[in-house]
Amino acid sequence: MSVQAAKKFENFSAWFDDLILRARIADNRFPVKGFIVYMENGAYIMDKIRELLEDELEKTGHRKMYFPLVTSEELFGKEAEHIKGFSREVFVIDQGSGEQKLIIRPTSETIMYPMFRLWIRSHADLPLKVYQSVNVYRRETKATRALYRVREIPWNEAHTVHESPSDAERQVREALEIYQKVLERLGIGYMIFKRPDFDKFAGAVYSLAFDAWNPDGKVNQVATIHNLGRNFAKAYGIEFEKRDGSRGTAYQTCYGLGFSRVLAAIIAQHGDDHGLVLPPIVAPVQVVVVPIPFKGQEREIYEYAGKIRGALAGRWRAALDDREDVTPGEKFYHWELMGAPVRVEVGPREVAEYSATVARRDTLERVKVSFEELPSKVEELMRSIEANLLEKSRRMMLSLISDAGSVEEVKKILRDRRIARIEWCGEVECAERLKEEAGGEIRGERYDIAETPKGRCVVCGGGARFVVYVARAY
Ligand code: PR8
Repeated sequence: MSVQAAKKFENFSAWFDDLILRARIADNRFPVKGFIVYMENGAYIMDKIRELLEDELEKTGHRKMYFPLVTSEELFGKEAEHIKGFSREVFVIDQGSGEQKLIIRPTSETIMYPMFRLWIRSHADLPLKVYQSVNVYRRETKATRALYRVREIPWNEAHTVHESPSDAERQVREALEIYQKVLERLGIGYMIFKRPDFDKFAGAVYSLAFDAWNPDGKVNQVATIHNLGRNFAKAYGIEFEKRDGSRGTAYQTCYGLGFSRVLAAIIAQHGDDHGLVLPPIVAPVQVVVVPIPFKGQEREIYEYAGKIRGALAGRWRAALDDREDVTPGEKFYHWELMGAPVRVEVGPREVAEYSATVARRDTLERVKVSFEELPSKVEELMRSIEANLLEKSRRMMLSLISDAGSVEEVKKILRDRRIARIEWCGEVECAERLKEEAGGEIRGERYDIAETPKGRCVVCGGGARFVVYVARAY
């Protein structure tokens, strides 16, 4: 059985805005541009995403620290490209008469690296792998959008320092694996790109990015990984004594994952006409037990429903919806909206048979099982839901991509809310023309698969050097 998800493809914005408010994810009505309120479900899910990521970071030897929210103008200005990239986007605190202005972090390179300089003396201090989960602040100039493009950005940033370029390369691969693991647990379909040079992170040698698909055909960059080479280490004086006794400048990487964007991807990719469809690992309520009272048997039914909740509560976040003034139908509707992965229905027949009827949120399929089988059935369903979400999402990702042989075709594909694959010469002018005429950005070459160009640049007709993807983006 497939569940209708027509609304989100027809009018994504309306569907999304309505859902995040009704499912108590976020309220976008706070009257300061780009600042939103995360309500209990949004906050809960983002916390779970954070835990999932922090677990992976800890397992691979990253250590959590907390750095200050602000930096000075002097420290901020040390790396030339970085300040060029961010100077127009920072919020500044004016301390008034004579005191220096403070810059609120748009990201923490300029705050962490002066400290790294103090901590790193020799190769024995390397690698250094540090992370923090905090908010950063950017005066985004593009239109802001709840969760997708905010000015107060809840994220995790990791920063590493290494002896050699090959160590830094290895670190990039470790970061890729970490993000892949996390996004896969959440069933998110994405592509990994190497960004074109003109779009890399300010101060990086190169940037990799995870672009998740969205029902409106735009892409949602949920995470990025940057190889910084020695650009920042030179600017901030991060030097160390090498194994041969000489002095060297360190190599660095940094990577970040936006919690609100991952939350947006979960909602947008899995949700349907009934509401949220949450991967079990992040669902605030994983199993909800709904009693279906029958005249004269109310007590037995409620008691049995409570017993079922008890049998599941050791393993799952299980709730019993025993509200007496709400009908079972309204409860079904409510928990479908909230995206609870599994619902257990208990009526007079289930009491008589010592059984339960179990419904899965992703397909809305229902089966009846005995009380004894229930724990193993729920276990199996959770696993199956997780696998199904990922599989479905990956299939959708593939079905959104079309090859284009001309700017006109790119335009048409984007108009149809899809993603175009083209061949490109690598010239910035062609990328700019494409943006002007077709309205999409070159997101880069695939990093997760190898694709070689065979023909001509779709813009200028010159020899193509890259196979790249063009999409509108948040
Ligand atoms: C870095 N430095 O800064 P990045 N709204 C929501 N999410 C956002 C927004 C926004 N306005 N801007 C960025 N993100 C590097 C890596 C330390 C960490 C999220 O990289 O500028 C996006 O998911 O690429 C983005 O991929 C991530 O933060 C990292 O930001």
